[in-house]
Amino acid sequence: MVDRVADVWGGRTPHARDTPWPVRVDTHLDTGLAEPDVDRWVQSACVLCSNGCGCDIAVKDGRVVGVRGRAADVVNHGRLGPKGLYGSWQWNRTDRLTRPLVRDGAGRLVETDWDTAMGRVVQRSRELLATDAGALSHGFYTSGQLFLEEYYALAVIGKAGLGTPHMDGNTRLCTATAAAAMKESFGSDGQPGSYSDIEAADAIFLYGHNMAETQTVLWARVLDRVEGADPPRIVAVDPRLTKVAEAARATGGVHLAPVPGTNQALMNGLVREVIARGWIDEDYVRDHTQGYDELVATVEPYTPERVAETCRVPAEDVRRAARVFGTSERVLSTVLQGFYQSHQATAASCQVNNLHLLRGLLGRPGCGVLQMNGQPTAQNTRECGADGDLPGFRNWDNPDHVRELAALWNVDPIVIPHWSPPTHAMQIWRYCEQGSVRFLWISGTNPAVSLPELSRIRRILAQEGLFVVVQDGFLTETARFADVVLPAAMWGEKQGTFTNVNRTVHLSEKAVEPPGEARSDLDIFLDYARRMDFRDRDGNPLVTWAGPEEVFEAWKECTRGRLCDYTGLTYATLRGGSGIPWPVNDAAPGGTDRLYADAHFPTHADVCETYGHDLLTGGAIGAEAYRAKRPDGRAFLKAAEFSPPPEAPDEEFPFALTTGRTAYHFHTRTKTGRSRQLRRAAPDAWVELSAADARRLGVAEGDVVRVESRRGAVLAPARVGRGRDGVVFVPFHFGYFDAPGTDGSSPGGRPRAANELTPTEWDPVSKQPLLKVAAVRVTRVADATAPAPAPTTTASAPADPGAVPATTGGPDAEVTEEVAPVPPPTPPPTPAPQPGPAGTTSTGTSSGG
Ligand SMILES: Nc1nc2c(c(=O)[nH]1)N[C@H]1C(S)=C(S)[C@@H](COP(=O)(O)OP(=O)(O)OC[C@H]3O[C@@H](n4cnc5c(=O)[nH]c(N)nc54)[C@H](O)[C@@H]3O)O[C@H]1N2
Ligand SMILES: Nc1nc2c(c(=O)[nH]1)N[C@H]1C(S)=C(S)[C@@H](COP(=O)(O)OP(=O)(O)OC[C@H]3O[C@@H](n4cnc5c(=O)[nH]c(N)nc54)[C@H](O)[C@@H]3O)O[C@H]1N2
Ligand code: SF4
Ligand SMILES: [Mo]
Repeated sequence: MVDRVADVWGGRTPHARDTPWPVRVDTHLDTGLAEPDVDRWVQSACVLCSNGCGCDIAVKDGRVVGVRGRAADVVNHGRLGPKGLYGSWQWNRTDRLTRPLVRDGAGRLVETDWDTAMGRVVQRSRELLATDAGALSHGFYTSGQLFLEEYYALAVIGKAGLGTPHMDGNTRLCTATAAAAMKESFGSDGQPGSYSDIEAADAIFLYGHNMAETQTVLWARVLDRVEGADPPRIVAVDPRLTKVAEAARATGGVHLAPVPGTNQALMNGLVREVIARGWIDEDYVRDHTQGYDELVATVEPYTPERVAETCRVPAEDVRRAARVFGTSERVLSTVLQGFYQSHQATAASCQVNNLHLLRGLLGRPGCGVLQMNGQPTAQNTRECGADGDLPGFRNWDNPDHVRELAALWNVDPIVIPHWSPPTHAMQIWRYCEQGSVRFLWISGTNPAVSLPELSRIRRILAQEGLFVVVQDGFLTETARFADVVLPAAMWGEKQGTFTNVNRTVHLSEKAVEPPGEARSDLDIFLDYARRMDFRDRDGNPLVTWAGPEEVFEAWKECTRGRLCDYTGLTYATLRGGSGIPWPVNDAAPGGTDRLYADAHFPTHADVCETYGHDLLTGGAIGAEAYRAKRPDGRAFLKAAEFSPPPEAPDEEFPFALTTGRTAYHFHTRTKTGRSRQLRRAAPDAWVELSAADARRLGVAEGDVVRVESRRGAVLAPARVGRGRDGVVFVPFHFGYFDAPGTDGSSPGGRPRAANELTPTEWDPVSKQPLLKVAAVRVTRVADATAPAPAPTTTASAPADPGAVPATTGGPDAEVTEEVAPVPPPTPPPTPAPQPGPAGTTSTGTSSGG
């Protein structure tokens, strides 16, 4: 029995390089229950992060009472993390929305029936379609947390039914840069690497990725290598002293702590050093890439000394990190929000791809890039086109791709919006602000806490002329602004599939009935389509699907021949064993562990998902110019100079603000805030200051400070922490509601949402907002009454370890960890490189063509 609040990663199962990661099955059941009490175990995977750990849901008397990791799953080999164990199910029996809500005559939200609620949605929709604006009056802002089938249905409704380009997900805030970086470098979205690379790597680089807290099970996998024979060296690029950074120090790697907003300078320095030392694979660069000369010229000025000055890191550490990259036989890199939510997000993330391309470190065991996802189903938002992209990684700018979809859906190609790029979320919100989008349907996201510059978002949501539909399981901060609230069934209450960050597809079965009249997102979208009576070009109903499996079968056809090929999967093959990574097709019936073993990339102009952009300005490259370059299977080495962040610290706002996560909460806490164990572990917001900054400001542990930016303020107790000087960190989990679900503001009405502070700015290529870079000032406003409510087990640990009682879970946090003697699951094979003429499909699984 282990308290997995106190011990986030659980017991070690160390093993040597190139040996399988052992199985350890983690189980947590409600207090007082044991395995024999469980009526049924229902197969699923966890939806509290992109890791997608395979799990079984414990059901007793028609209610969820716990979870257990699936030993057979390639993703987690039985393990679960704290969010999965305590946070994935306790919300299921709390203050859920059980009936639709609409505004009454006095403007109050009141319960109603589905007919009335959907009637209002459809009436407003029809009214606006009849205006000159037509479908351009409609915007959809969805999620990275619904199921594949739900996104595909939504995408078809938006693109072929309504014909609006204004559809995006909160994935814009999350993994838009992952997609953009892979598109720019490799021609298409699609994760090159695999989790199994951890077993083989000699060095693991984590760029702006606090894996220890945000994919805790993946980090346990890394720790099991670190504590085994032939451990990999870790390199952490993060301004804070995270557990990842501690591991970097402990393994003889490097912790680079750049000032927020300087990633691109650092990356140019690393690229330069790797080239200057001659650590490159010249054959690979010549045969499989384009853009080398421009890259060399661009990075030339970024000497370690210049990087040291810009990023405020020691020049010697830049050299050491480059040496680890350049001289390790096998390197795995992961990239996440410290890079993605910054002003040169795509540029910096492409430099990670460049390092791998320069050394030819792709497509072989231990040599992966993981451009990470965050949300559990963000991959599907992107694949299905619910983020505005065309489904199946198709290129909106390629008329043939549009025609393929039109044929599939039996509509006129003109109906499918493709006259300009899909509207990104930040622009959709701008259109709402300006009044051209007047119907906004929000599903599975809580923008009143998660978008930047919240005072502006509240103003937009409250606008008279904007009709807001919110589809959620709870009455969130956002739902309070809605004209219509639709109660959604959530995980465990509906069936569907989703795909994790290393392309592994899981089926999640329905374990229990949703509460009251709540319905699945799929049912709601299909109901809307029926009521709107969308038709195909022959006058038949556009969507006829009755349930998720029918949608999945239709989706398979949409992916045929594309990189994300699902054609070899069925619900039946996803039952019983492990999740399966795509592509799954005739050439790879058991799935594909990693891509690009043949170094043939989906960059051919007929195949690629984008013609690309200038990384510095975001300027789009046209079809003609792209074809003229004849990439034809070669990857792009894309370059960009460093440019300073739009808002850097100055005299008035002297600190760099950055924001992020703790291990114990998921986003705006609608789920984890309803878990006893997780709420106790991190009950309220805090502000992290470095010890030296705290001293200068006269701030002691727990003193209340005000953090102010040009846009707003946050008041919270200070954690005198271990971050670098000049940087303030605020977790973004805490919105206005104290106890989620209660009516009222945060304690004492004080503002505590990090996004009160953040700016309305975005990366020019991925359009991902800058949630990690702003300038703030800090003032002490009151004496401490207690230590800051920040966990001690993770990056938010106090500088003085004795100053604060340790975070523990207590008796109801007990978890069974069983190290199983069963053989660990084996990943599917990586297709062997096959000789093929340049520009043609050589394996059928890596070209996407
Ligand atoms: N516990 C938990 N896990 C989660 C989630 C959650 O809410 N809670 N959410 C999931 C989702 S959707 C996502 S997107 C992922 C996010 O996962 P991560 O990206 O790992 O999480 P963050 O805390 O947002 O940011 C990571 C790190 O970036 C660092 N950073 C900040 N600014 C900079 C910078 O300028 N440069 C560099 N190099 N680093 C910087 C921060 O110090 C932080 O440690 O987590 C997923 N997993
Ligand atoms: N300052 C700052 N801001 C950030 C970030 C940061 O690092 N710093 N990170 C950004 C990132 S990466 C992300 S991903 C976003 C996350 O931001 P949000 O998406 O706003 O956060 P969540 O709390 O996950 O909101 C998801 C909502 O969906 C609901 N939900 C869950 N399952 C279902 C379902 O099956 N159907 C329906 N209809 N609803 C469901 C939940 O109850 C919840 O209200 O925040 C972003 N904002
Ligand atoms: S690592 Fe992610 S997917 Fe796995 S149990 Fe934790 S929250 Fe769930
Ligand atoms: Mo995310």
